[in-house]
Amino acid sequence: MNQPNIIFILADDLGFADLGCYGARESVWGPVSPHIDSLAAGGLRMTQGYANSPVCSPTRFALMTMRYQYRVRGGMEEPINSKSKGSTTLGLPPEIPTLPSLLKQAGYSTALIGKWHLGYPPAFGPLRSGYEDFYGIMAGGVDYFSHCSGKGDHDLFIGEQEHHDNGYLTDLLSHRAVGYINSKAASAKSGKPFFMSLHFTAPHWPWETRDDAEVSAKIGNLFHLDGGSIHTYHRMIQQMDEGIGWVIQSLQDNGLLDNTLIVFTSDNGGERFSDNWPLVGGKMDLTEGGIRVPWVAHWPAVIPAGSVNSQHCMTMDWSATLLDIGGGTPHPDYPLDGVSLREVLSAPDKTFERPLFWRMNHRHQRAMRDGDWKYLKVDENEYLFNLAQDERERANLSAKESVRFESMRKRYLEWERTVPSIPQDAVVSLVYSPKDMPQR
Ligand SMILES: [Ca+2]
Repeated sequence: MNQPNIIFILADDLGFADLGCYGARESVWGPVSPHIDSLAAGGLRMTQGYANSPVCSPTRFALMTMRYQYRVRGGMEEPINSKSKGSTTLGLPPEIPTLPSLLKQAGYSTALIGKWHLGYPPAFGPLRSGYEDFYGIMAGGVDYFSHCSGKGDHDLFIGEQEHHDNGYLTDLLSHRAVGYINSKAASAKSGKPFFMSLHFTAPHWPWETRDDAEVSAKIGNLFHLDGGSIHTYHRMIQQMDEGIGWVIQSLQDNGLLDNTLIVFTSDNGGERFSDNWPLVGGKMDLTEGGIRVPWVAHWPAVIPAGSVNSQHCMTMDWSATLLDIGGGTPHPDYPLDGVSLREVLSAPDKTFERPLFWRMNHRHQRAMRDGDWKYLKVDENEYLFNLAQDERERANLSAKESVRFESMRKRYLEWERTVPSIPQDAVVSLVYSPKDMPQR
C-alpha cells in the first residue's frame, strides 16, 4: 500500500451526541451532519474514543506530540489564553518532534488549515512545528466574521503573515482545504502524499452561523453569554459539515478518495449548547461528557464500510496511528505515549486493552479508564463507575467494590508519578460561572 493522504479534521467543543451518527436529533433544517455521517457509514465509527483533555490546548499538545500533554509546560494551562501572547514558555517548543514534522521527514507535504492554539510567534507557531503551510488563527477563538480574538487583535494568518479575508471563518477554512487538495492532487498521484490538518473553530462560541454577520457586528464579549440557541448551534455544525462535504467531493473529483484516510473528531466534550447524551458533564470535566468524543475514520482502501468498534483510545493514540500509517518514525528522545490503532482500522472487531489516564488542575480532577471501569476524583470526592453498566456515572461503586477502587486509585497515583507535576503558576481559565447561567 502506498502511503495514503491523510486529512485530520478537528471540530472545536463538539459534544459526543452532536452528530447524527452519534444519535443527534434532527435540527429544524434537517439532519445536522449528513456528510460526516456518510464518512461513518462508509468507514469506522468508534463508541469509546476520548480526547486527551476536556479543554482545547492540552488536547492539541497531545495531538501534536503524540505524548501526554503534561510533559510540556504549556500543556498544563487549562487552556492557553490570549494573555500568553509574547510568552516564551506557554507554547509548543519547536524542538519537540511532532506528527507533521515526522510525517514531513517521511515524505509528506504538510499543512494546517484552521486553529493552532499552541502559542504565538516568534517563539512558537505551526511553521516552526512541522507544517509547511498554514492558513488560520493562532488564538483559542475568534469572531467568525471579524477574525479578531477575545483580546481584539486581528488573528488570521497565512504562514506568519497577517492576512485579511472577508467571510465566515468556517467557509474560509473549508474553501482553503479544497484549494489545498487541488494544489496537491498531481503530486499526491505521483507519489508525494499530503497530510492536511483541518482544525475548524466550529461549533465553538461566539454563536454565529454564516447568516449572522449582524450578530457579529453587535457582539460584545466573544464568550457570548447573552446569545446563542440550540438552533444556531445546529446550524454551525451543519455549515462545518457542508464544508466537509466539499472536501470529500474534491477528493472524489481528483481521484484521491480511495487512498485518503480521513479522521474526524473533537478536541474536547461539548459546551453549553451541546448534546452529550447519555453522558454527564461537559467541557472542563473528567466525567464522560467532557472527554468522550466522536471518532470517525474513512479510508475505503483499508477500513471496511459500516465498521463500529469499542476500542478505547485517546487523541494521542490517533496521532501515533497516523504517524505509523504514514511510515514516520518517533524520535528516540521523545518516546510516544500514544499507541497505534493501525490494526484496529483494518479489522475493527479486534480490540486491545488500553488503560487511559487524565489529570486536571481545575477541581483537582483525576480519571483512569481500564476496561469497563473508571476511577474518578472531582474536588475531594472519589468515585468508581462501571461504564458498561452505567455510562452516565451515577452509580458510585467505590464502597461496594472497594478492592478494585483501591487498586485503580493506586495505579492512577503510580501513573501520575511518571509525568511532571502541575506548576504553581499554571492557570485555569473559565468562561462562565453559575452567576452567568444556572447549573444543573
Ligand atoms: Ca475546544
